[in-house]
Amino acid sequence: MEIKLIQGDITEQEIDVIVNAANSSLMGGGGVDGAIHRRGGPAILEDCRRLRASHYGRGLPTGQAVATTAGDLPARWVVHTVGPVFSPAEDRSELLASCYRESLRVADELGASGAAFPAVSTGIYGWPMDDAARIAVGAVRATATRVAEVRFVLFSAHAYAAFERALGEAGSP
Ligand code: AR6
Repeated sequence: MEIKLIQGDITEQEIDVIVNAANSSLMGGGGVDGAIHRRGGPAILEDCRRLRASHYGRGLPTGQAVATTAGDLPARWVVHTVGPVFSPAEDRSELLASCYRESLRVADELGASGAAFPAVSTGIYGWPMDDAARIAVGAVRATATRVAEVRFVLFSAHAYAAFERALGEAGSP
């Protein structure tokens, strides 16, 4: 698997799967979730509503992932995952790693050749960037998948630098 870093807007990525840092309601929100629904149009929310009704009446649990159409985005699917809210009192890193593993599992099931990830949980959910980057890179590297390209799409130079450091620390595949 090839891991690429991009500084930019994930909604502009041409790739099979765009991963969304959603919340368990799947009904949209701020941050990257808001941007994906805005750019992707109402078809994404329609799919999310159907999923709520059919499978996730209580919401999508933290650490899990589910796919919808990508609507008007230049992708084939959006995979929605729910990151944990950062807690200084409790180690929730396993849940954050699970977001990456489960999103890749869903992408694999779809037959996706590439998946673009934002830095899940590092915005509204408050996860410190360097730690989140290490968890993200570690989880992706440890996942067996046919997805050939994983692209981390980082909004800020600060986030990009953190992922660059994490990739360096993780060494070669
Ligand atoms: N492209 C790439 N990265 C982005 C973009 C974008 N267009 N917009 C923001 N980011 P956040 P969370 C970065 O808050 O912390 C929502 O309301 C951002 O700078 O989007 O997992 C959901 O509905 C940050 O580094 O997600 C949930 O309620 C990273 O994406 C809650 O926020 C994630 O920030 C989820 O919080």
